[in-house]
Amino acid sequence: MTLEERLINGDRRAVARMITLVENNDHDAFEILKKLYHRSGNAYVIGITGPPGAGKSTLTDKLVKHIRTLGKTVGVIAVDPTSPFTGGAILGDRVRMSDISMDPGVFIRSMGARGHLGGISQGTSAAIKVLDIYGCDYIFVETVGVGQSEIDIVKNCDTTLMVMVPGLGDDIQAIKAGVMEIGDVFAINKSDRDGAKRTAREINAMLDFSSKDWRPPVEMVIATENQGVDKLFEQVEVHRQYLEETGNFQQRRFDNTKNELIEMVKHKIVGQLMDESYKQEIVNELSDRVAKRMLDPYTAIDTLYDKVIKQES
Ligand SMILES: Nc1nc2c(ncn2[C@@H]2O[C@H](COP(=O)(O)OP(=O)(O)O)[C@@H](O)[C@H]2O)c(=O)[nH]1
Ligand SMILES: [Mg+2]
Repeated sequence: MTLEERLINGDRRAVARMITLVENNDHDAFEILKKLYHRSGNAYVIGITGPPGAGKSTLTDKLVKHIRTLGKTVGVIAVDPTSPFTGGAILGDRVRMSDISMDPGVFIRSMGARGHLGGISQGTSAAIKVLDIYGCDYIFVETVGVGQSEIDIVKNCDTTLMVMVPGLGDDIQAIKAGVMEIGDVFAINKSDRDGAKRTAREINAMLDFSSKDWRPPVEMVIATENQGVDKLFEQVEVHRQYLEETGNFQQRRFDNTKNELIEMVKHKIVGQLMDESYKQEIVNELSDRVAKRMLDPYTAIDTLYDKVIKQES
């Protein structure tokens, strides 16, 4: 059987293979995705983000177990952009998730920052498509919510779960710009610790200022003790219902797709700038002249565009 057939027949090893291939920008893998794309779109994608150590992996593990009791299948993509190694990236997570990784209804995959010209978010969105085509009902994407590329990853999601911990204090102030807005549901994890209620109050106060249609709920949870996890998942489902009933679901998928297409074009153009040595020479030569003030950067860009990009399109 071909890889394509194996994937749609639910062969787990085909999923693993496909994800490795898309991570490596393999041309044939994208040809398969082109053919099978129409089969995707059925999985509900949940992004889990928040600071390192907040308990995202622990919570994901518990959420996955809960969803399994509902008879649904789950894919998990754990993204660690700080690690150069795929697979080894989140070894700790793997160990912690060992229970669920033995479950045939669960597929877990770690992704590192290795290799992508297109950036980690493109590799991740391709991996989401693979899991979607494979037939997962839910897909979790766990990522450390600190940088822009992680925010981009979250733009692939239907619901974004923001995991906070008690006593963030000033950190909340630092995080809130840009990052708070992407949370659809908030979890105050480690609510067994002091200050959980206060953190919940602070986050609620902040969310009260938002003018968005959807007011994100804030749930206190203790992932390690599986407390509040079912309730948290209910809130994800409430958000899903809200999206579906208001027409925002299609809108969000449209927005996500548009964002993805624009990002892909950007990466394609950057790729075109670098894919052959003569082009790199042009880039180097122009950079040199601009740095030495022999040329202005605006003219350089026009030249670059005409010489390298335009002739290929
Ligand atoms: N006290 C307490 N510790 C927790 C809780 N949830 C997770 N942890 C611990 O916090 C640490 C980091 O958890 P992890 O899931 O790896 O965080 P991640 O980096 O956000 O994925 C681990 O030692 C967990 O056992 C919780 O609800 N309460
Ligand atoms: Mg983790």
